[in-house]
Amino acid sequence: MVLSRLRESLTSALRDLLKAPFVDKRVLEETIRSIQRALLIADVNVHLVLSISNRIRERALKESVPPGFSRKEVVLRVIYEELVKLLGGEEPPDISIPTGKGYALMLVGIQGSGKTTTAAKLAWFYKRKGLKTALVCADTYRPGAYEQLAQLADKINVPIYGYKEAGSKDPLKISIKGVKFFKEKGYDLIIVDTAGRHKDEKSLMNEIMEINEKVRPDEVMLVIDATIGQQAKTQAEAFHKAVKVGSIFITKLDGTAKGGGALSAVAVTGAKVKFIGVGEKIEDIEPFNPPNFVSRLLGMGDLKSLIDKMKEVELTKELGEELITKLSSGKFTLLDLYSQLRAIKRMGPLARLLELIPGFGLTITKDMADVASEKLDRWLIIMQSMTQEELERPRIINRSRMERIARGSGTTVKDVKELLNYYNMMNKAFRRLIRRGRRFRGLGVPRGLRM
Ligand SMILES: Nc1nc2c(ncn2[C@@H]2O[C@H](COP(=O)(O)OP(=O)(O)OP(=O)(O)O)[C@@H](O)[C@H]2O)c(=O)[nH]1
Ligand SMILES: [Mg+2]
Repeated sequence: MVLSRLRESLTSALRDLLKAPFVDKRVLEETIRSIQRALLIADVNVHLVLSISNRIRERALKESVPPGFSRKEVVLRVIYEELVKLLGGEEPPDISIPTGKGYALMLVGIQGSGKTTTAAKLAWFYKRKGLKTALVCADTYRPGAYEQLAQLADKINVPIYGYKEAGSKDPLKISIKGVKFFKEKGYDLIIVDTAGRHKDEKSLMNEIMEINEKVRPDEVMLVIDATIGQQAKTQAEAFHKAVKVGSIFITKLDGTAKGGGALSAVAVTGAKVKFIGVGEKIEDIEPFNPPNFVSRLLGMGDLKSLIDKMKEVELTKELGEELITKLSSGKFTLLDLYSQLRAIKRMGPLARLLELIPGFGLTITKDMADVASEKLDRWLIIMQSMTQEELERPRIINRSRMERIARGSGTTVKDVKELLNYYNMMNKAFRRLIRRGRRFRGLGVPRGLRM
């Protein structure tokens, strides 16, 4: 496994946290110290380590514990979220490539960073996704560069264009002609492998800038060797100054303990890490997805589902509170019932929703809140047959209106009555609650209810 050392120390830090009977300041500090140690060993920059420690410290004991969860789980969530942030954020990068456009992807990077290997990996990866991919070898400095790429290309059965095809040793000419050649042939993705070896860094940058200007690739991908750890930042910035780096490929994450340093260092430059290289073979390529990566690092595959559940409960609670605020204005119409029923359909029983709000669950009995799902569907259809006025002022719904609504919704007057009874019952319960609002003062009931 990639970054096994970091993984071991992080999972052991979490194991200790989970073993503690409860989380207090002392336990939290111990956990933070273990995480710091783990990150520093992985060559994460010391400033980054300090700021992630501070954020964990600030959030872990302060953030509210959603109903049904424990403080420990909140701490886990905070650690997970902060690590995800450190390694690039919640949003996984978009690795899709449009087809039929001759998308030109230029790889840049210093000598030996893994460009040529990466070119073949990418060609293989996208070919497997059904794209027509091709390779251009713009490296005429390194002896055998063409042969190296040609050999890899042959393995995956992807065409290559280089000095032989171009009849020239000029990298710029080869790039221009190669991209044009494959574009005309209808290739979807054309990967340009550039040189890393040069007499000095300046001439390397100049060449990249020139190719970039004349070829105008759709994307420049910077290839960085993970073994340089946090030095990756300086490198990323230097390349970014020369050409606009659109994405990053971090190689050799399999063979280094410093990968955490490389990943976190480039995350701060703003360019997204799209892939990681996890071995020398062509198939050793993985799209980079910070949330999944961190879940694996923490050795907890189910962590993400725990956090999703927590988020859902929070959202439900918010919705419930919104409802109460609305009720406190004294009006609960059929329209409100409609949106409530839709929310229930999405999120489960109203009883659960209301339980989450202190003092509220008591008001409504379980029977009132548990509405069978078919009934819910029928009621939603019935309400769709009502006029706006009827929804806002249910009182006006008399017998003849009921008949019309039943006809319009393909139901019976009995069904319509049942819905109206339910509405009346809920309305009464809510009114009772509002009258009692005073009693809930200080229990976290929204301000509107505290009379
Ligand atoms: N373990 C491991 N080795 C890799 C990975 N990617 C590349 N390598 C190795 O790194 C070495 C250099 O790779 P190249 O692809 O030749 O690097 P390059 O950037 O094209 O080098 P130049 O063309 O000389 O600038 C080779 O031995 C590769 O096998 C990886 O993800 N993991
Ligand atoms: Mg190369």
